[in-house]
Amino acid sequence: MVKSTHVLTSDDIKRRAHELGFDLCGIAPAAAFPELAFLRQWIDRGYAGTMAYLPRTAERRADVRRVVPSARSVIVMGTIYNSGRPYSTEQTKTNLGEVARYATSEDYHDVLDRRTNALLAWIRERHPEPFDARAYVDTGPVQERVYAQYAGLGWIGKNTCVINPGAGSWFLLSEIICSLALEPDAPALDQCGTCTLCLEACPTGAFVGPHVLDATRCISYLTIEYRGSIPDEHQAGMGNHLFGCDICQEVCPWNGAPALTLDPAWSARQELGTQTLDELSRRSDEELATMIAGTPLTRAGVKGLRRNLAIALKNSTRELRS
Ligand code: B12
Ligand code: SF4
Ligand code: SF4
Repeated sequence: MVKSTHVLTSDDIKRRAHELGFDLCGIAPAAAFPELAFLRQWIDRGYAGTMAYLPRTAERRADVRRVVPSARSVIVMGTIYNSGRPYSTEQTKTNLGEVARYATSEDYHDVLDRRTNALLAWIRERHPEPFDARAYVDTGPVQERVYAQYAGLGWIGKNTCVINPGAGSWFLLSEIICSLALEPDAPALDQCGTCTLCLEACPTGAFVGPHVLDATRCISYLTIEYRGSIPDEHQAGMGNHLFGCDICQEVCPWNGAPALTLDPAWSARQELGTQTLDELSRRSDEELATMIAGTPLTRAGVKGLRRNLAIALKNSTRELRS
């Protein structure tokens, strides 16, 4: 193939990102941003719990140039996954098995991996010279939220999620770290102000302070990442959550009228997040395995789901009695 001599611009890349299904796209310089340094302190304070991959890769996570030494730019994409399900905080049925919004459709790693690699392939085809690049979705040794903030996608809120002033925070991140010197975007500005709704709403008291989450207390960590039996002290706060938690985003005013996606990739599987705890507990292991196949719930597996279900059932019985 004959390579184009047209110099690819940041705008060309953003246009293509939108054509490929990304809702947001911005470019951050590959630099040592001050927020990157918090990771080390956070790990040292024990907040990563059993997520051993974080301390193992902390050195590389401190700067993308430890991942791609020639890196000059990080192209960050945001993909809205909110298909409009009611918020868990608005549910009146206390016996509903809650599943986090991002987890009720096909595993986003697969969908975004395809799209992110398609964008990288497109840039390679059009760029006149070879260049170094790595594409990642979630699992790479990258502090994605910091680069998203510096790429202008949104600010890191007190709930630690990246919030876009127009779209809210129901979006996932992926990125391309590359040696191309692309025109960067301006970083997003913090718009939390004096609000503290997320910090107050967390049912397990997982926020040590604004922007600092002790993951070992977070329902998302307990239901997805943690193996073994969940410590008694955290069980009541889990309520009817079976997989992940969205509360600190649901209460956020920036998600009061959030952007919706019509992309079929994120249409929720009917049976996920709509069944009662009793219905779910009557299902066989085979039925549960079929129900979660291809979704993020496979990370917890049927065993993890049953563990979480038992706690949620205990909590809903407790609620009925009181
Ligand atoms: C580990 C991890 C988790 C852990 C820990 C979460 C956490 N807050 O760190 C657990 C399992 C709990 C988790 C939960 C969730 N996660 Co998660 N997770 C990650 C992962 C793999 C790494 C995050 C990380 O580096 N944490 C380390 C700490 C230090 O970072 P941090 O808490 O974000 O802190 C930042 C700031 O708050 C600030 N900071 C830290 N300390 C201090 C101290 C002071 C004084 C100040 C001022 C600032 C400050 O600097 C830090 C910059 O790194 C990223 C993917 C990636 N590769 O980046 C996804 C990621 C962050 N997760 C994501 C999602 C969607 C979720 C959930 C919503 C899923 C769910 N519904 O259950 C919840 C949200 C919970 C929450 N409030 O964060 C998305 C977030 C998208 C977005 N719009 O922000 C990501 C980016 C995955 C992706 N590719 O889209 N997650
Ligand atoms: S995801 Fe849920 S448990 Fe975790 S910090 Fe947010 S509100 Fe608390
Ligand atoms: S709830 Fe308030 S403090 Fe928390 S992230 Fe949203 S705007 Fe910021």
